[in-house]
Amino acid sequence: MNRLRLTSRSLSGITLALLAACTTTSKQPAALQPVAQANTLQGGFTMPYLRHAESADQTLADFSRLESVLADIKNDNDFAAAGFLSSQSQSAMGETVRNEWLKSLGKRGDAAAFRQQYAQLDHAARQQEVRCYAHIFGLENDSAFVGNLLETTGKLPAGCNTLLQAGAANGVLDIRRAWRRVRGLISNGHITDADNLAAALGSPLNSINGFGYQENLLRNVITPGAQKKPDNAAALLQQLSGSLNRDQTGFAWGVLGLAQAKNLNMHAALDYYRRAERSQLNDEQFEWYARAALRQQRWHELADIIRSMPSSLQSTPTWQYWLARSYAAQGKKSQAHALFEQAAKSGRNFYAVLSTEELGQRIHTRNNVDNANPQDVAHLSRDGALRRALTLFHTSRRNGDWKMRRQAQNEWRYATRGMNETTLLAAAQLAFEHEFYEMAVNSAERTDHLLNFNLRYITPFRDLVTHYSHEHNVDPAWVYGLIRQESRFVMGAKSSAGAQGLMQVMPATARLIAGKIGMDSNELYTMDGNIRMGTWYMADARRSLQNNEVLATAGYNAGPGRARRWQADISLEGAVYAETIPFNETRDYVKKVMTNAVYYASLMKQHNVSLKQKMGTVPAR
Ligand code: BLG
Repeated sequence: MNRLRLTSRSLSGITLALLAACTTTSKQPAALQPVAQANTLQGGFTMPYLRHAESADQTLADFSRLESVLADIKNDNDFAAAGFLSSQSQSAMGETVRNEWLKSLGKRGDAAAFRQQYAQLDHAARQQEVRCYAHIFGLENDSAFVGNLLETTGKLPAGCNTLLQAGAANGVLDIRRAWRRVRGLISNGHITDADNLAAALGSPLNSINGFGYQENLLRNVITPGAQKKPDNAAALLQQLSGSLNRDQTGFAWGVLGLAQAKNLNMHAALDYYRRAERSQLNDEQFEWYARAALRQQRWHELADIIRSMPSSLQSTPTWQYWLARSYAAQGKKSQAHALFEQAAKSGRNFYAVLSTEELGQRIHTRNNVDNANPQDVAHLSRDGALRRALTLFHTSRRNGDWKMRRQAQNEWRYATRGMNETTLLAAAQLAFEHEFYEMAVNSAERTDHLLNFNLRYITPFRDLVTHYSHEHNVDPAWVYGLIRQESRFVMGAKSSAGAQGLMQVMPATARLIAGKIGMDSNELYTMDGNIRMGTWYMADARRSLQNNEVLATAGYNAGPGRARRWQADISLEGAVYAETIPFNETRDYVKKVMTNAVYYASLMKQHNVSLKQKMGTVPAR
């Protein structure tokens, strides 16, 4: 697939010199570099190598150059990239620069330079578009990777479009799946990309016959505009059916089924989905097909839908759990049991916890390791990569610099990549001691076998949280569960929507709260005021939503009006309500907040709390 439109030019003298300049410092991939001897400390802790530590000034100077270097690379400036990498290559910053440089080289078809740089980028750090260019240049040949691209029905980066179009033109793509991507793109409104792929397949959308012509007929049925009136689109689809093949109509019914399901018109959704071609459904369509059956408690049909999902979806804890539940509802106990066992083993997520409970057990929060030994933590704190992250973290906090804070997080992720579980927990402890809370949680929750629940579910700002939880009569475990999900304990965090602080209160909501309880709305920006507002709003949302914590959690995130609209005209099991929330953010959020709350309740020694009880029943609207 490298014999494509991309011409690979021979290396210029300049490029060769640049390559020589930036390979000297980065012969090693981004593994721990042997700077010190292997070092076994007390408690069996082994931290074999500490990475070289640059000065804090160097870290900060490199960070301050980063943005302009990335802009230069966008303008195909190889000197800027090579210059940066000569001083800063073994870091998240270095990986970002190398990824951007590779995209620039890929776009220009510079195969030789690409190959050199690609070899120096850790596997785990290679971005999707970079991997696409690697396929174009014949450096990779991963059919699963290409298959996944083809399954995507949304936009892809330019290099990946080039790869797919080249594959289509060379006749190496699975034609049926390629046309499915064409219509997926149309259904998402990406007409130009759809047309380019159709053209590469030999039949552009403006063809006067053939596949391109047929796909174009579907436009009035499946574009985002058409989906807004699914009943009209369905009538049109009926009319067109005679001129379209089974894949095309089958896909379109899936699109319209999804549109109905997301409006919670589950009856119509099932009607449309039943006419769909299951092999044509994408993951989102499949999940909403299942949700339509779930919300109507059609257990038999639900089992049938889940069993026909692609295995990657079927093996997620969500669908293992619901398949198990549908088996249980049909009296198939042993099949249900086996699936609950699988889902229970998947970690500490919502469905793992619910599955554990179905097996008659409860989650626990007993640590199975001691806290990391202080000498080990001190030893680890000399590691260059962790120090780089901490330098950026402390400076960002002093200066209120959020871009730098994000880079500090990236550097922490880089520094802890590939660490064994003991070292990860020591890193989590180190982050916690520095009040780098989000990364303490991030590191602690990446272990599977060694469990330290106090680091997974940290409880900073305890006095304030306890005080305002009592004042507003909300469960502190619920409050902590919510803060952990909202901000990961980052004071002053701001979301892209503008939500602010530990409890992510929106400025408009803060004004409303301030008016009601006699606060100044600017108190939103103080820690005390933020927690006071957030806990009051939790209580108020619960009061206005039939005293129900699940509804209140959804309402906190999406607005109480929406939480109410998502109720059914019959009562629903809490987990069914949560699973059928139409907003991706809120659906995920409710499950995580409620799961967190159960862990916090356990840590706070509250008795008899199961997630199933916490989820309870959501009453009829
Ligand atoms: C919530 C508000 C609701 C508001 C909804 O937005 O904020 N909650 C709070 O301020 C506590 O009051 O409802 S409304 O008044 O009926 O409109 C809807 O506007 C906040 C949400 C928004 C969300 N976080 C708390 O959960 C957020 O920031 N989302 C963006 C996430 S990201 O940055 O794009 O990833």
